[in-house]
Amino acid sequence: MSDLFAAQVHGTRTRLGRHACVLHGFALPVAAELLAGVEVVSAAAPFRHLVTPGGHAMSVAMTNCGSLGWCSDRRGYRYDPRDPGTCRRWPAMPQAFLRLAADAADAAGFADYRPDACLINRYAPGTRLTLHQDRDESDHVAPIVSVSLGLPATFLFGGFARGDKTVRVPVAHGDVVVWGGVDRMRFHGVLPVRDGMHPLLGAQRINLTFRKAT
Ligand code: MD3
Ligand code: FE
Repeated sequence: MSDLFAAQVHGTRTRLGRHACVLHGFALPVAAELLAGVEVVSAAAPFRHLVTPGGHAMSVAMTNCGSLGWCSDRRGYRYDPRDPGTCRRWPAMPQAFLRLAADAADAAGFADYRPDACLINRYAPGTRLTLHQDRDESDHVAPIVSVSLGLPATFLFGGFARGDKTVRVPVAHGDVVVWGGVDRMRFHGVLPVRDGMHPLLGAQRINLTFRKAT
């Protein structure tokens, strides 16, 4: 992305719903700090391909930070204070993560956002996330903040039933999506990530997903 284009997209937003928007380039000024945070977290809690209740390894590699982390295994989905891979507590959320999440939520109209969980998803080219709802949290209104880093992707933004029409939302390095309130339980997914080379991250996409799990 050229600096001129970066300057143009920073500060603009796309409204997706009454309580959902894309803040284009919002995380660009702190992208290097966030990536340093991902390095610290994944050194203590390595990325893993979790197994679904159906027994398939997920193609997205995951780790977490914060007091709770999202986990999947043969028994189901849940939030766990410990990393099942290491049996240790998840690493603390880096300050840069907490600040960015709160600032983005604030910019989208959600004051005093303090997430207790941050799921970190890593996509290799070809990896996708099928249409789903985030329903393992106790509060189905509090916003979720998603930060895209590395290779670009296309989000699918759907309705409240799996079969509802979806719209495609392109997201680039540094984009932040915030959705809460009436839009919180929409179905969503990520189309297969296209092959490419990102100057900071190489051939991968990283997504930070902040939630209030409890
Ligand atoms: C929700 N991860 O981990 S949220 C997840 O890119 C997850 O890895 C996405 O969904 C990822 O559960 C980031 C993408 C998203 C986009 C639009 C939505 C979620 C949405 C619209 C409404 C509700
Ligand atoms: Fe999701």
